[in-house]
Order: sequence, then structure tokens, then C-alpha cells
Amino acid sequence: MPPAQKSVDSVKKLKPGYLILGGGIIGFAVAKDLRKNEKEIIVFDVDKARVETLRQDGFNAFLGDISDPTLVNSIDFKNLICVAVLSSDDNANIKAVSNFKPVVSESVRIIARASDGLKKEELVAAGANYVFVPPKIVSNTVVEYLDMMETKHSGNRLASWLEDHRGIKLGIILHDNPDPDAISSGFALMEIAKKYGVSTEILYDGKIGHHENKAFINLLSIPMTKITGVDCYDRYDKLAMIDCSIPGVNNSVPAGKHLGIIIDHHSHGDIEPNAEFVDVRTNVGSSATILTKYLQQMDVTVSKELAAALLYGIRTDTNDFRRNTTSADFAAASFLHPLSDHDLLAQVETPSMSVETLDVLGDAIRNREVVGTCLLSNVGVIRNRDALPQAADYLLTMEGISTTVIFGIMDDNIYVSARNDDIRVHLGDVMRQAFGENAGGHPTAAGAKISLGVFSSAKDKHTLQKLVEESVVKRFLMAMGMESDDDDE
Ligand SMILES: [Mn+2]
Repeated sequence: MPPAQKSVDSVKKLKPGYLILGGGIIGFAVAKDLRKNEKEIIVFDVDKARVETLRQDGFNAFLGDISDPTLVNSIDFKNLICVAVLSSDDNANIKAVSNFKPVVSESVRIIARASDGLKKEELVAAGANYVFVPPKIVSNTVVEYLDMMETKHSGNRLASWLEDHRGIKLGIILHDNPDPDAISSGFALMEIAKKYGVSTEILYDGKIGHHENKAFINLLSIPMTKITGVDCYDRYDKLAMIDCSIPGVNNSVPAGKHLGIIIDHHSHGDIEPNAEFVDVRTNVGSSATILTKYLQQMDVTVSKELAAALLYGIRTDTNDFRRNTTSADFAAASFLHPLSDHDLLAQVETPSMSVETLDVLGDAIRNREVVGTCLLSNVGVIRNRDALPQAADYLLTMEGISTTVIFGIMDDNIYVSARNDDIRVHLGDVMRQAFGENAGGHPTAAGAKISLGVFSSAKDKHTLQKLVEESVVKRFLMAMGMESDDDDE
């Protein structure tokens, strides 16, 4: 029925290198760009006016319904490299892909346009090798541009802050029990500050527990100073806070303390971070990603130790790009990768588990209580709280479990570590709801620290443990909107 048949059949078979089905805005643009290749381009479109325009532009365009199954008969496939199915009609595109897939050889690529994710799946099922969704591509480009502008804007502001404070002494405060993301970010700020004659010291409180973290600091020889008391902050002209943003929350800085710089990627809840320079981006997976962007933009020389440190920071905070990862994290990692000292990284990552972590894992498995898809486990008194997240990670791999909550007692606190792979649950919010102020985190990973003070009435250790367990389990399940099964106890 379509007039294409006659007009095509009447001449000899077409021998395209590129066959474009659909000559609208996208098809036309693709044809124009491909022209530089000097391969034969053939375009089919159902619209007469469009075909005419293409012809006037010098293209080999034909009138034809791209979903017509007899269209394949008019093509000689000998030189064919690619079939690009680019019309705005999803159903016609699906038919065209199904018609061409069985007749072209394996080496011919079929690329197709879809209007949404659902149609994308149908096109893949029909045999397309690559499917793209135009709105998605446009939005990615816009967001990438906005991100770039934000980095540029923040970079300029940070540079002028440092310029204004030339020669001062800056204390860089990390969150308590700092992890590789916080440590490497502090290290990066130290290098950036050097460029402006600002001398720095990296400060932390708590412990550097995880044996990998200890190896990390030693191997990279990152200088770090333990905070000894509130008056130690007076040694500095200004303070910077990294990987946390509120004084007193996950750090030992007195609440209300005046800060010069805040750089963080965690959401801060209702309290607004307050400093002379603030850069809190919750749309990236690590603080190291933000600092990497600064290094790039401010043209700071990145040593192979610093590159390795930041790369390790990004990888640990995103759980090797599996958690809360955005394109910015990948971009930062790909910038750092060739600059990194890989021997050093290999030494840091020796995945031997410490005896203590193994013990905690054993306790967590033994003491587990499963309610629905939630697994909760009390591991009792611990000496190293880093064993908790490792156990929580490990148990999340258990069949039928989508949330894990592992808790233990150290010093005068209960530490809770939770993991989640149910996309409907924002674990950080649940934890905050259950345990208040000193709890929070990401949708898939969160933690809490609860003072044991409330249980001080317990007469002995066993009673204390029992009370803690009941309370943690009850509060967590309530926040999850689940009933705790009290009869079990
Ligand atoms: Mn972090």
C-alpha cells in the first residue's frame, strides 16, 4: 500500500552503509552527522514533506512506512553497518526492529529510539542492540552542566575564601571515628590550602578502628592529630569541618562553634549548616568526590598518594559504586584512577578479616532475630564498633533478608549499624525516627549511637543487655511500622 514499494522496487536494490528509519528531527540530525563518514546513507520516512526536505539536502531519502515488513526486500545488506530506527512512533519502531532483526547478520547493529523505559525494554526484547531515550539524554546533559556550574561556583568561592585567609592556621575536623572518605577529603583540603599558604592540621576524635583504615593512614602517611579537649580548637585561626556539617553531631566540636568551612555530602535534616563557606551536596556519593572536583578545577597537583586516598574514599563510601553512586562519583574516580598508586591500594585492601570481626559476625549470626524481612541481632559487648557494619553488610546477603540491624555495647554507648536493600525504605530516616538525634545516614546504610544512661537502673550486666535488646528491637520495628513479637522473649 505505501507508495515506497513501487518507487524503490522500480530501481535496483538499495545498498546502504547506514539505514535510517525515520527522518524526523533526530533522524535528520543523525544523517547529517553521518555524512562526514562517506558511507552510503539511506533514509526512510512516512512523511512526504520530510522526504522532500531530506532530498533537497542531498540525502537518498525514500517515502515508506518503516513498520512495513516488505521494506527489508528493497535493501541489499552487503555493506550494511547499522540500522538506526529513529522515528517518534514507538510501535512503528518496535515493528521495524522485529522486521530487520531476523534478516540482518549478527554483525549489523540495530540502534533504536524509545520514548520511555518501558518501550526501551520492548525494543530490546525485539532485538535492538542499543536503545536510547531522548528525554533521558537531554536531562543528563542539563544536570551535568548544572553540576559543572555548581562546582565552578563553589570552587571560586572556596578559592577566594582561602585567598582572603592567606597565612592562617586552619584546623580540619573530621567526623568521629573517621572513615577513608573523611580522611582522604581532609588530606585533599590540606593540599588545596597549601596553594594559598594556609597551614593545616587534620583533627579527629574517637578511634580509627577498622584495620584497613589503620593500614590506609599508615601507608599513605597522612598526618592526623587526635583531639584532646575543647581548648585544642583555640590553636587554630579558623576551623573546617569535613564529611559532617553540624557541630556536636558525629563530632566533638561544641555546638554553636563558629566554623570557616563546611564540606559534606550527608543530608543534615532540619539544622542548617552554618559557616563562612558551606558546600553540602547530597547528590554525590562521597565527600572525596566533591574534593576531587575542587582539585581539578583549582588545578592543584594531585600526588599518587592523594589520588589513591581519594579513590579509596569514594569506593568505600559508595561500597564500590554499588550504593548511592552518581555519575559525578564515576567521573571523579576515572580522573583519579590513572593518577593513583595502585600498589599502595592493593596493600590497603588485603581483605583479611580480623579475629574480632569474625567473633562479632559469629555472635550476630547466632543471636539473630528475624521479623518479616528484618534481621536484628545483639552482639553484646564489643571492643571495635567497625565490626558492626561489616556484620550488617554480611548478613544482608542472607536469603529473604532486606534489612539488617546489628547492635552492641561499647564504653557507655549502644552502637547500632543497619543496612537495607529495600528501595521503599529510607533507612537513615527510619533510624532517626527510632533513635533520634544521634542517628541517621543514607537510604541503604545508617547508624546510631545511644547513650546507656537511660538503662543505668539495670541491676546487673545480664539485665542491662536484655533491656538494651528489647528497647533497640522495639524502637526500630516501630519506626519501620512493624510489630515486635513480644511473646518470643
Ligand atoms: Mn562520607
